[in-house]
Amino acid sequence: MVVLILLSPIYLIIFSTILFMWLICALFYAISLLLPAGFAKSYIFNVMVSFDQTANALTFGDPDETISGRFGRRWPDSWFSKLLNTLFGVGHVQQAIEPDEGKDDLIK
Ligand SMILES: [Ca+2]
Repeated sequence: MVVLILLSPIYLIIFSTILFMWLICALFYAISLLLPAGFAKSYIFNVMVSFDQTANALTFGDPDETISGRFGRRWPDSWFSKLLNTLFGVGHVQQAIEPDEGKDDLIK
């Protein structure tokens, strides 16, 4: 069933769109790190987290968890976790872990 979903053209279109949006949001988030705390910074962060969680749900993760939190919890030493830590700061994936999340992962 999972393979059929992954290979369906609609899923691939949706997933690539979300991945593209997530990458754009990650770029805006990196830019927002330069901004002082306030409305604009909070807005960018909230939108980025919502796309991040959508991307996590599309890859069969908990819909209330970010990709960073999922990698920090499940694969903290993976190359992607190291990439995220390089992009967002040392210990990013570990700090993104929410202890109460992950129970709704569809792939354990
Ligand atoms: Ca959460």
